[in-house]
Amino acid sequence: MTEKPSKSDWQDRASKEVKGRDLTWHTPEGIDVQPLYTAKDVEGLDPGLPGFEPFTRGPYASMYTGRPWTIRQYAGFSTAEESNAFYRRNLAAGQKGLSVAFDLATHRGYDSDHPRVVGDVGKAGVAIDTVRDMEILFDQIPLDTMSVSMTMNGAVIPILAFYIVAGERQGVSAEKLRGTIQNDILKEFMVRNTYIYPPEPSMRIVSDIIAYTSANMPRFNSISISGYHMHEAGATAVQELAFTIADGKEYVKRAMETGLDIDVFAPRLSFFWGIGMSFFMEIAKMRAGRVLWHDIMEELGAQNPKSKMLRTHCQTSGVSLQEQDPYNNVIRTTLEALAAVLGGTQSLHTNALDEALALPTDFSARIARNTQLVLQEESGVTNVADPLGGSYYIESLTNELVEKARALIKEVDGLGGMTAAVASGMPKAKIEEAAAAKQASVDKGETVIVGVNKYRLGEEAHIDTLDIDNHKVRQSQITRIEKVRRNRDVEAVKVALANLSRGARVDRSANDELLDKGRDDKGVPLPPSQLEKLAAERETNLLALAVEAARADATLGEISKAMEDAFGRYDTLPTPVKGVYAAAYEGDARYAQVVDGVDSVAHRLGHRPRILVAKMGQDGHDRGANVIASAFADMGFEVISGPLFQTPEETTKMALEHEVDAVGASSLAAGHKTLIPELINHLRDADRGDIKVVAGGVIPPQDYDFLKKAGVQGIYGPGTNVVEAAADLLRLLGHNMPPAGWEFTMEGETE
Ligand code: MLC
Ligand code: 5AD
Repeated sequence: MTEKPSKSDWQDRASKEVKGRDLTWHTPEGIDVQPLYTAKDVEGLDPGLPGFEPFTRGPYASMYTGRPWTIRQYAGFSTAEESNAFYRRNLAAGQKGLSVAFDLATHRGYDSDHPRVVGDVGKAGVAIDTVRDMEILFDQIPLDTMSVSMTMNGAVIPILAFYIVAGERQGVSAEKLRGTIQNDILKEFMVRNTYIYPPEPSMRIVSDIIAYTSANMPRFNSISISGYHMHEAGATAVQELAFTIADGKEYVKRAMETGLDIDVFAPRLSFFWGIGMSFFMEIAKMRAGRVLWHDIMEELGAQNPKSKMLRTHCQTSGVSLQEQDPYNNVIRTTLEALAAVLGGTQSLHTNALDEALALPTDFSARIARNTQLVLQEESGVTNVADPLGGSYYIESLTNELVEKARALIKEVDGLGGMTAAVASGMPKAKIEEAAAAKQASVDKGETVIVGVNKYRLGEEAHIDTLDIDNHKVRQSQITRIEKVRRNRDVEAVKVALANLSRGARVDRSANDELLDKGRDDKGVPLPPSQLEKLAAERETNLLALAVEAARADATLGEISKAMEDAFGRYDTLPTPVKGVYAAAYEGDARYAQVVDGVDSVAHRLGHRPRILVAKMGQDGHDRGANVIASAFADMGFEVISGPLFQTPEETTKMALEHEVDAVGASSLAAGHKTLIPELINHLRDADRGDIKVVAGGVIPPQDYDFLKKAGVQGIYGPGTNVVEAAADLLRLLGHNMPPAGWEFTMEGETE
């Protein structure tokens, strides 16, 4: 009998097969993945059992053998009527839970009739201005049985208040409502950007919601602590894990500081991961997340196992989907969905194949939903709990992610926790660096995207996409707001809003201090009536006050404004990273050509070509804009990054002030047909029609002609090579740029 081969025998044989080539995969997380894992790699690692602490193998013992994950498709567009009809069609076709996407005007606390949101109403989600809209949204959908997720963070107080009151008007009391509110503001400041108020008052809102729901809505998940948006912004698995878990830790600490018992509210905290194409990494990430959360909750003193149990929603990755050869997106989404399932998700959204162009149509939504139905009902993956448990590779990778994420969480702790870390800019900078590195790797063809930087089609197939007439939606919303305003008790609205403003002005920690000391600043003892008032004020809950305002039919804009009067509105300036591109492209011939081109244009103009990277409307997706700003600056352009949420007038003013040569408008939320032509008109009115205007982002090809007629000179959709976009801009600025080399962009081109 021959002796059993050892790992080193395997190594010798494998090495011979590949003629000594190094087979290690160096992941973006900084993990060196080996070409083979054996029992040795999992020595000392015991993942335990599903349903038992630390829940590595899943939160429930039976997992999908008992109940499959919830098929919960995120959707919303246009009016409440249209979205309601869409939801009901989807539920009839096998969807199990609802998930509401609101438009950006709603997210940012503006009513549909506000002048800042003309391009945004009804575009990337449904427009909700009043309880009446919410009632229509859930018409004939029983809120005591249907679990509803609402992705809302900025205007979270009015939206949750509207939901509660819409429930009441349906005859469903708050304690029966089931679902989840995203309510995760920290990641908004980091990556998603639909905040309204500054960080401190925003954190108070989060705590008030946790307090209100844990007292009044026992079946409702008070928060969905989200890594998804970090993932989409380019975070590595370690960054997504660490920053999300650290966000969770911060929320728990804040809630405990307000006096809540951890084991009362923690069982209703939930999570949300983004699932991309790195198949095993994503599975390991979800398992690692459960371990990390378990351990942190134990540290924070949780006793109830449910407090330590991480339950999660997952969404397949939007950025992984491409405009080119879009049917490949069905395959990508299937793989990502399978990873989410093998990682043990509780709820799942699968993206539609037209993601890189527009919101889903009925057709693309059906394929997305059926992807989950096929997994649940045909593939057999639901027959065993955590089928990958014990895999040498998965267990080892899970463990490495736990360790790496722990180290990064420690770094966050060192800065004083996540609120402080966010203020320091550390997480955002790290994520942006990872995003720029990833983009460079795609542009250079090191990371392959089939149909984009390899095997590209000569001619792309046309697919029909959803178009929304925002002017029409806006008009119908305005009509409804006016009707609501005519029929309400004006005095009651006034009183409710004043109470809300007053409640927002209460400074809890100042009250606590006075209550502690029992004396005022001058040391004079406070009378009992004053102490009583302070104690009562301490219990003020913004959601409770907003529910009163919603019952009186105050609008979303009015409720948001009442709090804004106390808190102010928050603004930040983008700060793109530097040098990542230059480093990634060192020695690259095409990159060098572009850098030379920039130099010669600079010579001719007498200044470096100046570009304003502009974000107009309420669209806060800034990964693309930041990548462009950072890459163009590295290539030698002078880049001015405009603030988020500009109006076309404001962008024009900025372009003129900085005397730019070009404006690049980044649009990912479908406002382009309104906002970009407006910008061009303003530039022309100012006699600066010579300033080139180009556009990038999620823009469906059928809109290209419209935009070109309006004066847009270059359009760069998803999958655009950043260096080529720069080359193109040089051409627009009159430089004779040589065409891209064959090997540079079109490797493996099929036609
Ligand atoms: C589950 N249950 C079981 C079971 N599995 N019971 C017995 N055996 C099993 N195997 C029970 C649970 O205890 C629970 O009951 C009920 O079934 C439902 O299970 P769940 O696991 O709670 O699932 P669900 O209700 O779907 O909740 C999942 C969740 C929740 C906890 C992750 O927070 C959620 O739905 N999140 C969705 C978030 C979302 O859609 N976000 C979209 C973001 S889009 P009970 O009684 O205990 O409740 C976005 C994009 C953007 O952000 O940027 O715009
Ligand atoms: N309807 C459906 N999906 C949406 N997404 C965003 N808005 C909507 C909507 N209104 C999805 C996309 C995107 C992610 C943030 O959520 O997949 O990538």
